[in-house]
Amino acid sequence: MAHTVPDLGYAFDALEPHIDARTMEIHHDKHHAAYVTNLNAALEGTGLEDLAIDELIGDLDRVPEDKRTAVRNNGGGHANHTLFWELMAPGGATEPTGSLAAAVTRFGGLDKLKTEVNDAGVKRFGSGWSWVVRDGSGIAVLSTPNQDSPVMDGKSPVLGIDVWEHAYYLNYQNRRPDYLAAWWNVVNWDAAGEKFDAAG
Ligand code: MN3
Repeated sequence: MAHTVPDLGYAFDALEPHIDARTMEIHHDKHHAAYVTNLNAALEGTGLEDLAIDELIGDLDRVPEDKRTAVRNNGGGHANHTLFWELMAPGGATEPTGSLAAAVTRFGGLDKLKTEVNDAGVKRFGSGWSWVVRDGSGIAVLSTPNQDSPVMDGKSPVLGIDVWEHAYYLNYQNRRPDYLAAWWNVVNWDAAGEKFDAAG
């Protein structure tokens, strides 16, 4: 079955004032849709059309060489944005709970985690993502360029923040640090906790 853009699960304006409705609409309906269209086109005739997205990007070596860059960029884009929509929600919990909360405590606390994630996002030159991944029994922070996913490296994402300019430019222009700081107001800690548990 061809890959499809998932529904947001909330209105475009649900994350205002932190993320504006126009940015959400363009990001979901145009940017994510383009990754899906291009991914499906690249997969056509490869026999890999029915693989789950994480299975596909977790082993790019099996993708024919002439399609590999397109599948990496657009498959990563599809996987990353699908996660991103799930990891945001209006009016969610303000801090992690359960086993993720324990992992955050072992990491050094929520403020330290936010600082490291924001720092990784600010330092990512050009376009990319800042991540929290499950690492053994704990968590780790890293960033990736372009649409690369931790899944390509055998790692399990718990949280991911899009730091491409298209994610924040209308509201924040060049102020990526302000966008990152505001992003924590819309984080869906319940979804992050589920991803942490599922990766264990
Ligand atoms: Mn994006």
